[in-house]
Amino acid sequence: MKTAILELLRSRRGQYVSGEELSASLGVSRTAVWKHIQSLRQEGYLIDSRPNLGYCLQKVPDCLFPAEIRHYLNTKLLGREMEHRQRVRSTNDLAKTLADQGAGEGLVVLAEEQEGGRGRLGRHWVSPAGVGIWLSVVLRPSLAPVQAPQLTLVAATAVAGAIEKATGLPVGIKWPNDLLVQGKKVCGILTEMKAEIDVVHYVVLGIGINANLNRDHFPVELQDSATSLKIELAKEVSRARLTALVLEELERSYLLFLEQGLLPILATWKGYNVTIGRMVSVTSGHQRFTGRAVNVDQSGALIVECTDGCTRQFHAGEVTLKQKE
Ligand code: BTX
Repeated sequence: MKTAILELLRSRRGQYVSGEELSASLGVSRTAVWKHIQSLRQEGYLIDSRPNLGYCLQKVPDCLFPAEIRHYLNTKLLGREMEHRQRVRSTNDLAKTLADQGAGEGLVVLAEEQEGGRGRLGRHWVSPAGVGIWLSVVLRPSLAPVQAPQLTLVAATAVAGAIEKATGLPVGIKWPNDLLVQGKKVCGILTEMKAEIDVVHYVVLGIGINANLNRDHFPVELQDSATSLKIELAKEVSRARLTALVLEELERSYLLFLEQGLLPILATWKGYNVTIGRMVSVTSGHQRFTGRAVNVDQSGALIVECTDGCTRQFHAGEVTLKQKE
């Protein structure tokens, strides 16, 4: 009901809609309308009310409320269901719990703040309140577990496209999961799955985008390696609109991947690539290799011609880009 009231006010934004009209068209009492308006105000919606005129929506909060995202969203699968929380430990953790309880493909978990946001290998992901896009998507693809890491490339390509469309900023992808603007990390992707030897039960794609963070939201040790869209653009972005765009691009790339495999995605990925052609060091397990990244193959693996003369294929690992020669 609250969403219906919001939609009606939104469709007449800037105009007053009487309590009588709201109650008649939605089939609830005027007292109920008033209670929902109060609740919307508590959530940050600026709604003016005038005797004899009614209610007027004047400002919507910058938040990740499903109603705000749906307003822009044009998807069939992703975001059919959304769970929004003010604060969670990690959206990936909540998404996994919900997936274990049977959540369907396309569920999106969103949070304003993560207290225990995670990167790979349990590393901390800085996720302050009200300024980032911290979300996780539950997918249930028919894939062999070895193929699941390819979804990181699918997601990275989609998010890079969404950020470029929304902001015009040039985005680079550092294999496998970092999105960079001006060489600094603006987004990270954490792909986790529940699987048996030959079957994937579900994949949770966790996406963290530094949308409106200021420099001092980052700890000092990250201030030279991390950035946000707001820092790069010198203005804020609409988190709800960008989230909708991310989900749209992700749905498009995901469905293409399921239908045609990684190849068409790789073609786009390579357009964003900042890894191939560079001298890199790759940490994989407890080993570290140095060499020139020469390709990402059809399976999504990074191919490196190492300085010891061997060419190696990495399916996972941490890449550090060396200074350009
Ligand atoms: P990663 O392991 O590649 O990167 C983690 C590293 O990135 C950290 O060790 C730190 O150096 C740096 N870092 C931490 N926070 C930030 C930040 N906000 N911006 C830039 N650099 C940072 C990357 O892992 C994957 C991150 C996924 C985050 C999403 S948010 C929604 C979902 N829930 C969750 O817990 N994780 C994912």
